[in-house]
Amino acid sequence: MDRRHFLRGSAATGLTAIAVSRSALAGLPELETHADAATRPPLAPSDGPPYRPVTTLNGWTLPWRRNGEWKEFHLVAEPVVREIAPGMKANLWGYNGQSPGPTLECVEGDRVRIFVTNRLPEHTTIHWHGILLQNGMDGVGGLTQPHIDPGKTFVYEFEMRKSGTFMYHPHADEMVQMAMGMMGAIVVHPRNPLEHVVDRDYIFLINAYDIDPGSYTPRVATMTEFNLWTWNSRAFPGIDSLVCGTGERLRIRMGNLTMTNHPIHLHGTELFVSCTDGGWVPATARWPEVTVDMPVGAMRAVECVFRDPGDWSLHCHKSHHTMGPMGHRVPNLIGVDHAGLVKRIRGIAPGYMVMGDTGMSEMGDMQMPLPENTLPMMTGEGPFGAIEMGGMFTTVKVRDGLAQDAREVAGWYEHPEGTVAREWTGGQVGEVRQEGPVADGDTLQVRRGGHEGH
Ligand SMILES: [Cu+2]
Repeated sequence: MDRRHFLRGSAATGLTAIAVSRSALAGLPELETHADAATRPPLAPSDGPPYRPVTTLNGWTLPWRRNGEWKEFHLVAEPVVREIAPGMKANLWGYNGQSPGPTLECVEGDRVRIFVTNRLPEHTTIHWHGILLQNGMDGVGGLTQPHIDPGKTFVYEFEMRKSGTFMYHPHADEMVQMAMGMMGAIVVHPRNPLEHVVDRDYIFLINAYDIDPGSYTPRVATMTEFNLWTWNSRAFPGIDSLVCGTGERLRIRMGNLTMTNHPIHLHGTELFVSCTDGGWVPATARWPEVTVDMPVGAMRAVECVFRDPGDWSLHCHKSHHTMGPMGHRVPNLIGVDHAGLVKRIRGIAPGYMVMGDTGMSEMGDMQMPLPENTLPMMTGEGPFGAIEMGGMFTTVKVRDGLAQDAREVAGWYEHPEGTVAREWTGGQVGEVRQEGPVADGDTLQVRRGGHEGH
């Protein structure tokens, strides 16, 4: 690649991939990339010890090439376009066509050789988070290796000394590169296929972006005020459901690469943390929970068994993380009576709308015009009406007699008769108290919008 070509590629936006010459890629494992956010079928091992492969939520596992005693992988760091949910796409940086990059999967004791090609407009590295390896393979730019310049390919070689749940991400211009979506998961299966066996195994990374309504590229200097709360760079209703049979053992592996903790809450059963990025938790040291706190820069694998079929919620318990982009300085108008006021305000501020005087659920089904490429704050339609969610929310679809190879469950759970909460029609339940509005129009302060600081 000549210098002029390089400069052209990196100019302006930083969203154009750097060209890497064909001869520079000769001899590397065939490059696999995907351009969409589909959940691809788990990838069964083609040789070596057997294992039950993981399913990457809205993602995929990278195939490897056998070369003597090595398993060879090829990751390409590059600008990508990721659909966050239907109706919104983001210009991100990732690996092999998507953000996050593909999951790397192998077996304890495997010797892996990972080629990393840089098609970004700036240098990068990859750090193998949680993996025990020689210091020079740790991927910290400047400290343990020179940076990988645009157009260059580096090779990492190490042995997977222990099984577990790990991840990879850059250790170069980290704030920018992780805010742009550069990350991926690593699963190392036990060499003994009878250890830590589950029926279904899922993995995803928790990430967050700050993308102004109407725009496509994340703000990379944001520290805490993100507005898109995502799993594998997807927001509800773009996050696929997990599926599981009643009585089966389900494992969900999660990693948190955002700048805050996420209490991940599962409905319908209790769960146990069985593995962290430090290794497996001894069975005697596990305790039941229904919410597992995901610290920043950490991974947790949880295991559970559902006794009851249904569509069970799985979500972050920070309620603003189950929402789409919103203003944070919205005043609380619950209980305020706007009668007569709206018409007068519209005289000076055409288009003024009253929202939130009875709560915010009305936003779940409001047909409000949104800026282009912007997700609503709350959305989703369930069998009983608006689900009023966004961000970090999906469902685990648990069914009786689910086939072992079933990867999707169509439709909503059909509840047996008499098992759904219903309106009471059996007569008066006692006195109902009602109070009037708490403020009057004279003292009311009205603000239009309140949408700064998205
Ligand atoms: Cu959260």
